[in-house]
Amino acid sequence: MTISALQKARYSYSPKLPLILREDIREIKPVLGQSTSAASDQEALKQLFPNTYGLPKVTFEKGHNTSIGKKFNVGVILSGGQAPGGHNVICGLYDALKNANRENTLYGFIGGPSGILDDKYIVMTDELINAYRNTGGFDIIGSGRTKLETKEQFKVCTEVCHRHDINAIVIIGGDDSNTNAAVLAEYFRAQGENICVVGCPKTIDGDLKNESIETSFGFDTATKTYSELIGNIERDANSARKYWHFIRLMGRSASHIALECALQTQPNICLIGEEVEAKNQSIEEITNYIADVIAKRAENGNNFGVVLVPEGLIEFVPSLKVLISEINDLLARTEKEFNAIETVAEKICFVESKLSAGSRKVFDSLPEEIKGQLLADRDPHGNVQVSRIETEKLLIQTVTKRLKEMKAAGTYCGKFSTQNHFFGYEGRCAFPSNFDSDYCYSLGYNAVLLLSANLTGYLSSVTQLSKPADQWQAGGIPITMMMNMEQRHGEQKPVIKKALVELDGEPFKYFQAHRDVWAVETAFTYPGAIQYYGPAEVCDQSTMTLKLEHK
Ligand code: FBP
Repeated sequence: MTISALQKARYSYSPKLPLILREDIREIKPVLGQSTSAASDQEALKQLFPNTYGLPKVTFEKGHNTSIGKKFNVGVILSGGQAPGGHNVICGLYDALKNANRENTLYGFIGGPSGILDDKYIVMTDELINAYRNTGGFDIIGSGRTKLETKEQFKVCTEVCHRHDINAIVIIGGDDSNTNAAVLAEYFRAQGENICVVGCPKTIDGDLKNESIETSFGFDTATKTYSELIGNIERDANSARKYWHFIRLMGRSASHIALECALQTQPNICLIGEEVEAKNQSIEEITNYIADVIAKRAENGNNFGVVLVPEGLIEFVPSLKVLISEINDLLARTEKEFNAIETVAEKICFVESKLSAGSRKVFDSLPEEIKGQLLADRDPHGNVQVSRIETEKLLIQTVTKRLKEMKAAGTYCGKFSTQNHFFGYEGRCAFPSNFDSDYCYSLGYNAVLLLSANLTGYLSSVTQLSKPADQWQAGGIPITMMMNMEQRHGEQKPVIKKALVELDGEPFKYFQAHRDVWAVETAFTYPGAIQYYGPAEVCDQSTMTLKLEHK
């Protein structure tokens, strides 16, 4: 196989670990802290997790580890969307297992959670691991969006674990996958099975975070990749001075990605879904805001600019949120009938005829293209796939219309020519930044210390991440501590609370304090490509979000 020079160089990069994890693994012992409780719904969660609720937080210190030398067979699963650094979690797991005992085995289940259900796996070897060190992607074993959530599935997991004598499963996933990891851990305990489940916090969306988990992995690299591209577009815009670029950015729900990219590139406009919801803004109001900025810049002769649009925006606009939820319910109820309809135009008519009066009005106001996109396949949770809805194009249309009205009313609006972009998949498999390489390797390494101490239902945690790696703190957080009860598909379910952008949080406040200047002036910043080699201030910087949240 031919490999690039960078890939070759990255194979020999040694990820930086927190100091404690640099010790001989047999001389690192877990320390159990105080028992924990969930932030809310404690009683309900206690009932649902009688064996794993209230577990203590775990840290590590130097000292003889009595359990690490035993033989462990561990299964690892990559779950959900790709995020840079996933391979390094697996490398960290593998190295820690082998450092503890050369006889230990790491099974990689193929294609996501369905791999364990179908008992499809590979056994990791030095050769395989060495070919994936510090590389992007999840292709070492693949990922998938099957959910591990039913008792029947858990029974199959148990059988597969027995078949291979597996005593621990590591699930690398986002909030839903780790919620299910906690449920599986509880199931194993309730059944008297001695199989540990440990999770690792993954998602480029950055919405799996709380007091104990400072960031999910992949957010750093993905936002740096998008920011490089945005910076390049900004420079192009500032050179040609003839286009307004509307750039939609991934992040299914929360706007963390858009906010971080805005902090890194200082565009003229960045919309934040959570703010739109809090202010109950309509598409019309968002359109007016954008059009006003365009007109102000035109007054100064600047007929160009950059607008960042989070892909989750559409579900934060209250009227669209109601519409989408009506469509989701309708499609779930009429699945067969709907799927039998052949053309998009007919599907649109079918849906239109069944919406409430209010939602029908909103639906009718949308361009045909967007209507069709709103009816595309649902994700495994029955939700609309926002990555397939071209909100940036919708806004270009509404803004064009608004500018015409403003011109007709005598406002000078200059010339409005546009380009549209969507950045999502470009960032999910990038070579992990040094931050993500180090963080992910540490998460994997750390997970072995948790599972070898039979600590189940934990999320591998590394904190103090805004400091240099040697000051990072390694440990484990009981997953139930991060849970609350939420209404899902008409039922109260225990779930890890999704972290949305906090409007009183430091990253948003910083953005808010600067955005009016960025809107009118051309204050673009150009972060450039991720650097892997060179001085720490160029190569080892974490995100602005992390720095502002932990300053
Ligand atoms: P995860 O939550 O599984 O990490 O995935 C996040 C994400 O990348 C979103 O940003 C995006 O909307 C979605 O996945 C796209 O999903 P798919 O890969 O199935 O198209």
